[in-house]
Formats: sequence, structure tokens, C-alpha cells
Amino acid sequence: MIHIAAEVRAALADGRPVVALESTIISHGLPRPDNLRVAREIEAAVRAHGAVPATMGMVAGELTVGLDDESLTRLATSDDVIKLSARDLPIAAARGADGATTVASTSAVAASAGIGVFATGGLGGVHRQAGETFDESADLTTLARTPIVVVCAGVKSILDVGATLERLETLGVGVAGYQTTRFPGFFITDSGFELDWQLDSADQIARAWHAQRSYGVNPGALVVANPLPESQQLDPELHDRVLAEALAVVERDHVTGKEVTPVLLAHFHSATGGASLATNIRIILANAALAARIAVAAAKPAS
Ligand code: PSU
Ligand code: MN
Repeated sequence: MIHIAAEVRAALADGRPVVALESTIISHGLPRPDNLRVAREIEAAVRAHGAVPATMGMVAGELTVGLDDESLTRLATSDDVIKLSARDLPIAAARGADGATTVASTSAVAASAGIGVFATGGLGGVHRQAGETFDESADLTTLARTPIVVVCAGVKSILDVGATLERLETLGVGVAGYQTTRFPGFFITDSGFELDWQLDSADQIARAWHAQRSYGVNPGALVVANPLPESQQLDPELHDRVLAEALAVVERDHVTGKEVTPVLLAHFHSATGGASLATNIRIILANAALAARIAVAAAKPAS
């Protein structure tokens, strides 16, 4: 019942590189009207590095891998697009809804369609008040059982980064920095947390992934954390100030559940006068490019 676009299906059948892309960053993570332009730029970045993009979403109840431009436009501009985690997909389908996929749903659907690499901005994770609210993104538990390479700029800085890394460890999800052991903080280059591992090239990442798949020991994902260079990050002082404000807004307005992440990100984009938006776009484009290079390396016959 999953609709896979012809171009994506042909690439998968031929063993050519494909990169999965999510749509929640388009519908709920980035402000309009930039979101549609950015959605197209992400796909172009994947193509420029030799892979076929497969942006995921639900259109009138049809779960689609490889949205065409009309559907992409609909998800980027309609007011009735629901943020769909993996658990929501079947219910939304039965209701004929329009919806955007998160990291959890995108990775789960991509893996079941046979796609091995996925690019996003930042993972969901453990929220700062999780001790009381139990708010931990389903991204984490889904990645624990979903075989896919996920390229991200760490987890959103609005989260409890340390707790999220601990959860990823408990869940057995491999995490490596790309050319660094400093875990990125999404808008900022360095979250302050150190990783055990770094991987230095797309080829090396592809080899790690090949080993993970052939051992059959780790059922889940491999997370590749790709920091922005310092020259491209959001000013860390600005970042910390706006983050404190954003968290206060969520508390003041009693925002809960799946609204928390979009509200925090929207506050960032307005309070930084567009600086965080520009940073967010750089992050996604860089991750799309690296993911495409990994997919190309993974598609090469082993030498
Ligand atoms: N990171 C971003 N922008 C986003 C998201 C993550 O920079 O819009 C989205 C992703 O789709 C991620 C979701 O899966 O937020 C996590 O939401 P929650 O915390 O409600 O699980
Ligand atoms: Mn949540």
C-alpha cells in the first residue's frame, strides 16, 4: 500500500543510490514561503551528489515515497498537513489525511522500501523536562529497530542533548561524528558532548554500514552526526539567549506533545531575524549532500 515513485522504484531495482528525505521539516519545521524552495533545494543537493531523492509524505491518505512537485507543494502550503510519526500513519491513511513524516516515520518507511540512507536536520530526542513530562521523541525508539544510516546535525539544541545521547546508547544505536568526535548542537557546531567515534569519509561510513548489516547483531540505525563548520554556525551567544526564551514560551503557553518542537523552532526563526533559518537551511543541504555521497559509496560493489 506504499506508493513508490517510478524513478525511486527504478533506482532501487537497479541498486542505484537513493536518499530518503522527511517532510515534517518542510511543513512544520521551516517557515513559509521559504519551506517549498528549500524542499526543492534539498532534492537538488541529493541529485547533484549522484543519488535519487525520495521525499516522503502522505497525500490524501496515500503514503508516498518520492513526492512529485505537486504533492510537495501541497504539503508545503496547505494548512491541513498533520505531523505524522510512525504510529500515526495507518490512522491518517484510513482518514484520507494529508501528512508530513518525521524522522521516525520516514526512517521506518524508507527501510521497509529498501532505502538505506536518510538525510534530516536534527533528530528528535529527550526533552528537557522529560523527567516530569515523559516527552521523548519516538525518533529514538524507532531508530533502535530501523536499519538505516541517518545523517543529521545532532539533535535539536532545544533538547536535553546529554540525556538523548545516553538513550541512544541504551537503545544500541551507533553514533559517529563525521570527521570529528565533537557531537554537533544542530544550530551550533559543538554541543559540548564528546562521541566515542568518528568516521572520516563516505566510503568509511559505507563500510561501517556494510559491516553492521552483515553482522546482523544491531537491528537499528547508524547515526552520522555532521556538524556545520564554525564559520557557518549560529552565533552561540545568540543561540543560548533565544533558546532560553523559546523554552520559556513553551512553558508559559503550556505547549505539549507534538506541538513542542514546531513551536520552539518557530520561535527561533522569528527571534533571530532569519539567522537561524539560514543556518537550518545550510544544515539540511550539507546533510543531503553527505547522505548522497554515502549512498553512492554504499551502492558501489565491494572492492
Ligand atoms: N529537526 C528540525 N526540524 C524539524 C524536526 C527536527 O530541525 O522539524 C522534526 C523532525 O521531523 C523530527 C521531529 O522527527 O521534528 C521530532 O518531533 P518530536 O520531538 O515531536 O518527536
Ligand atoms: Mn514529543
